[in-house]
Amino acid sequence: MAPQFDAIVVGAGFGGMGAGIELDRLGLSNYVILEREADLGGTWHVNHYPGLAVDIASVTYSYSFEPNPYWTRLFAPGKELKRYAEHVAGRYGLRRRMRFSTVVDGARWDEERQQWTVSIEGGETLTGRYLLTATGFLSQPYTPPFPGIDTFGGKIIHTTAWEDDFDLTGRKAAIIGTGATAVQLVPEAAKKVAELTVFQRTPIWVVPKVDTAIPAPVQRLFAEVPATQKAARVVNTAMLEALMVVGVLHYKQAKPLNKAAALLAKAHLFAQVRDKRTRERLTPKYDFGCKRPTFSNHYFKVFNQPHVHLETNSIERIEVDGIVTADGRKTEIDTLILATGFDLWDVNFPAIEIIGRDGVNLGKWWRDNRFQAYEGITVPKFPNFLSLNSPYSYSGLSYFTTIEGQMKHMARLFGEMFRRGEHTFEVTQQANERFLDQVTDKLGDSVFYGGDCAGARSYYFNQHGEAALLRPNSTVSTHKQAVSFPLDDYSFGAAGVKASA
Ligand code: NA7
Repeated sequence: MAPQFDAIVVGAGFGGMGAGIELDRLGLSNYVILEREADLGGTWHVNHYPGLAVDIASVTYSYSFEPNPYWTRLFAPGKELKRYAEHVAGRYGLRRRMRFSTVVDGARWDEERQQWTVSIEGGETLTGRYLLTATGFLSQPYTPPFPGIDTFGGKIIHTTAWEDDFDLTGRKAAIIGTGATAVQLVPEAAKKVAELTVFQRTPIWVVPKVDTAIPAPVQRLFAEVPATQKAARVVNTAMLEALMVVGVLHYKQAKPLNKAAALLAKAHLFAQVRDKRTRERLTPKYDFGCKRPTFSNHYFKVFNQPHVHLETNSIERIEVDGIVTADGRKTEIDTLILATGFDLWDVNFPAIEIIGRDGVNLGKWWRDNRFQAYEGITVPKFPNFLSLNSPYSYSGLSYFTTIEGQMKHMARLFGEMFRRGEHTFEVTQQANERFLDQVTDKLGDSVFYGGDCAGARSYYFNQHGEAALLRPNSTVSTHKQAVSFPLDDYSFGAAGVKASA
């Protein structure tokens, strides 16, 4: 029995949309994109807290084949990213393939029919020849189990569930968390509230954000002479690449550069915060790059304001009218804002239950063995499956470099499969092991293993202490590999797949 779809894509963010565009290019046009949210855009649909913006310049944080000349700032605000996602969906005919408010429960490989069966909450099942999961990395909001949180009498809001009509004016608020989200939100919240206490467990490295409005004549230039925007993209991407490759991945060889980045952040802090003790408390005790650094010109300054307080004692419990810290003090609040981020390693790899050949459960297999995926995209025993958000898949700093590298991998893989007249592929065990050995070896040079990351509490690390998220090479080499990986790293056709097992 033929499957209903050529392919089933899970997730309508930029990753799933890129996969859809590539499927069309490959002639696999009968696909569906399933999305649990009510609209497309992934993180840029879910997040709309005050101050939301990209922290990778927009010329780079966008598809290279679909530049947007009309970004209003170097670092576009969240709303523009959402509009851009809508534009891309319209332009590439993606919206008609999307099914919203559709929660995927799981997927199972059907060996007999050589296809995937995907079950949806409510009981419906769909079948597809190929399964692509694009469920994001930071997409499962995390609320820490603070004792007493259920008894809190005021307003609780997680940054991923912001209510646009929620007015902070005059409130006595707490923001828990000091990750990238808090760094954007805190200055905006401080403008409105009567009192703001920021609960920090681990300080974050913050470097200046070289942001400015892009004037209309420059936007027109980008629109009329696309090569100019392309050049801007090349320059910006090269700078990010240098930061990542030299400062983070080759920490051992280029320690001074890493230290220079930390020094820049310290100078930024020194220039912005008057009180020495506050500065000390805002200074990270781990190496730059252990955790994703952030960019802001406004965050630190806020702590000079008399109505903004930095709390570094750990949270013991939450009561009806406040937060009690380990030193026994209560901070009275009426509004509790959770900027507590996402659960990455416990629930996101994979985000849905996926059962492959011989009944292998991907989540269990990753946890029983090591987290791994060949080229960050395919896994042995999981035929016709592309896991776009895999361990070691994130390459570079802009997610779009990862997405486009994976689109290239798809083109080469499917191209070869079609050339052979086959419909099934599976990565070989040997290729997967070779890739895992390579990344493990290379990561030895990175700040994650060579530096001091002990106190970072970084989501780059999993529960086994492995930094298994970022791919340890330049995006240039990731893209090169995507168009040149050995074709016999895969088995093709049902018989070939079985034989290589
Ligand atoms: P992050 O970067 O995961 O930050 C979450 C923050 O919440 C971080 O400061 C955590 O402190 C804090 N947190 C989490 N649990 C607790 C508890 N139990 N007590 C106190 N504080 C806690 O998420 P963001 O949303 O800020 O940013 C996500 C990404 O979005 C970002 O990296 C960019 O790529 C864009 P911790 O550091 O763990 O001590």
